[in-house]
Amino acid sequence: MKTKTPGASIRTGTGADDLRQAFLDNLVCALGRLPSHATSHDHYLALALTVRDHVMERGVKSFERGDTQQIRRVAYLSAEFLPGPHLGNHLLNLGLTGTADKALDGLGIDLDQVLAQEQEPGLGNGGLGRLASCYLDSLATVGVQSVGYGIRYEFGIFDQTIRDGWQVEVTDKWLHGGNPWEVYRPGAVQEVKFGGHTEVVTDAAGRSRVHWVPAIVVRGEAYDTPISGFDSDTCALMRLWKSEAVESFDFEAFNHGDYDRAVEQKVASENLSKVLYPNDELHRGKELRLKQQYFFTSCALQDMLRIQSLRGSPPDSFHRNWAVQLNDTHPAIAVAELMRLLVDVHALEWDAAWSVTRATLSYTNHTLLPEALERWPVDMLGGLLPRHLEIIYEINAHFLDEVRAAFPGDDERLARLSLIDESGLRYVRMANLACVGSQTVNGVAELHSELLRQTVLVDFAALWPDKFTNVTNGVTPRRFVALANPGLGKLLTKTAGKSWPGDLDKLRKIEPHTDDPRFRSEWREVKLSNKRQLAALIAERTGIEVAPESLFDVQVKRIHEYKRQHLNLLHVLTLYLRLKRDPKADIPARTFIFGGKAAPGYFLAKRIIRLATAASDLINNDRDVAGRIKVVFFPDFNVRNAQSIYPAADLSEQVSLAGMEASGTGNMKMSLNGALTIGTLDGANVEIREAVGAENFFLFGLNAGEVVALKRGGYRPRDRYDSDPLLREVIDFIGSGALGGDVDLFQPLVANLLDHDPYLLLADYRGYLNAQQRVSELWMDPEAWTRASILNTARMGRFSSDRSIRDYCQRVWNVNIKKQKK
Ligand code: Z16
Repeated sequence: MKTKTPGASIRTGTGADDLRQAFLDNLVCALGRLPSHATSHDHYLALALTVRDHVMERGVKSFERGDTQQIRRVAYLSAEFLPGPHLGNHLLNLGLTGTADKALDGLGIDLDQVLAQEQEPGLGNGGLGRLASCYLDSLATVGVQSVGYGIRYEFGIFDQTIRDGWQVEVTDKWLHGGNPWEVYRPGAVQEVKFGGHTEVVTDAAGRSRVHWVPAIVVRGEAYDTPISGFDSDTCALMRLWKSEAVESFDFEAFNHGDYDRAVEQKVASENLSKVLYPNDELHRGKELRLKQQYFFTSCALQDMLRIQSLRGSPPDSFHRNWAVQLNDTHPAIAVAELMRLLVDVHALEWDAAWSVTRATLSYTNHTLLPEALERWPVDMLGGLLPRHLEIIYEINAHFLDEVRAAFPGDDERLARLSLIDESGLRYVRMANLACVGSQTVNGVAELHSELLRQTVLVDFAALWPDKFTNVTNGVTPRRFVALANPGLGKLLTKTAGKSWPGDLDKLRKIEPHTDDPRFRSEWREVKLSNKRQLAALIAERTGIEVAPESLFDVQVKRIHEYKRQHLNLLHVLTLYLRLKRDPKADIPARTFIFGGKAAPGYFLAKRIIRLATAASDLINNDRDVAGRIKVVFFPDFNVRNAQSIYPAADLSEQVSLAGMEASGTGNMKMSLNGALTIGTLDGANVEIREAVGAENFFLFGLNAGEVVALKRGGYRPRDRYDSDPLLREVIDFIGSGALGGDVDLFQPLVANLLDHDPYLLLADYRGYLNAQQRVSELWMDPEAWTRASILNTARMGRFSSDRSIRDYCQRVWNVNIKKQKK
């Protein structure tokens, strides 16, 4: 018998003819479609299967290498991933875009139309989930062995539609057309227990062990999605868990005639991975959420132990095989679960297990917002995970002994550090658990890491200063430049060579061209063409016509008071009122573009969307300001839409109150695409400004220290309103009913600002207006603006997620990078 060796497979030839043949084979053999009857969606599935073969082949080989060389793998535990559409990204990474285009062209099929068919997996809320996906992309690119573990939500983040100016949530159906990227792994199934009680038993060796007798057992099924790297022979694996009923359990109830209970049990089990919670920075304490967290964390750790034992490696060297990163506290129960698995299941002594646990886990914090910090009522956690509560108590007892030794007699410190909040109803503090159980704790930007050490985790920093470090976030330049902005990509390649997507510091090479008028005009041409494309998309999605030559002023991100989309709107409406008063005012034409989802239960965030749509309706239909300003609320901001919006931005709005945005990553994506930033000294803005140069960044607002001082001194927003006529005019305007709708539609927003203003909009209003004035002035000097735009891109190399991953490898994971890019 003659067979091709893997790697020389007929399915993975790289010529246009090979690709076309494989595509047709998949259409007919895998999908059962006649080419003459196939739809665009069939074409998409067939091409996806074709490309998946190429990715799988690399993935299998890189995993095999990891096993034979016993390499320490990175496990990135995250309740959220936001990969975006896969197909175009894989083609880019494999260097097959042109070939695929040619292969399909030969059949009269348009690649772009095929790419448009893919439903993106919206398995995350925003920055945290997208960061996880950028990191898998970079892990694969720099050649680190990795698995991203998470939940295969059947329903991801809702689709946002706008009806009568309000956000209306529509159920996400990402799996409805079938998902060609995932592979079900029957061999990796896990069981996860819930409830019941614990017993002390004596094992065969005469040793006392705790045995957990659960009330319920749920099955975790693994679905693998390979994540390719750019120009790399390594693949990352995204392994997502789907919950299913354990069959035997169904039958037991069924056989006893308790059919209803049997079905109930099945439904409850399947519900675990049904739906993503749509709150980005709000802990609501729902039991189902805790179940989800434990479910995927337990599946992940059991899976790692299984792989470990397949390698023939004993459980006490778990930390040598795995570096486990906790993406926020969502998987923090891992601390107790790994202890349980090592002590109860694998019979390690407590101290040995604790050393292994602490050498394995590391924790990334993503927010300082107190309402986002997770804590679970002791009764809820103990009811669901009785053994884990015992383990948490024991960890706490050891830990508090250590604290007493370091700080004798300091009971208040003890109470603050304790894993249990006992100030009222008792809670388990997940951030404390994560800190105690981790090797390293990091924030996501310099300022954020510093504030972490000074505020939320100050007592931990005093106890273990060396545990703390910073890893500034990064973004993948493959998806967010090469794929999203091919025009810019071409110009960068022509000017800086072709290696920039895998070595972003190469962008520096364009800096000498800043003063070349020809280069500047090419640069402007690229941006204008991106703006034309976005204008067409805006017209299609909203019916609004915008001028591509106007300044595109963009704020796209989750809607949140601390992000201050309403400060942006105060500026929009101030400009509008000024134009009404003074039609000849020398204000350059601007298009304000907003986008972002509000958590369905977040009342004020939904009012902020309503304010944006009201401003849009009023301004776009007022002939007095025609050709001057326009306002767009772009519905359903997601990864795909982001890829159309970022490349068209002239101005990036990063206006959060200083000290509130942990990092931000949209700020990086826009600056990398040549937008100038108007922003506060918050999150990664601080580092972006340092990198691109203060003269190429519009800074305004209080800094984090001034925010604390102002609040402490008794901030009175109404005084600002009383003393500033412009501010008074715009607030009164919003409250007057002139924006249409019910007269008191915006009363809650106005009252919130005048009486509380927790995010100090009124304090930063003047500074913001002044910075916007500087924006307008620079915009009127196109050569100077272009120069600043080029310098933004040229100097953003450090914000590649490849750099972040290298930092993690050095400072956190202690993993060697196989492939050093030249
Ligand atoms: C999230 O997206 C973030 C923090 C958080 O606690 C929960 C969610 Cl869903 C964001 C931060 O707000 C943002 O500043 C940061 O850039 C991002 O996480 C990634 O670190």
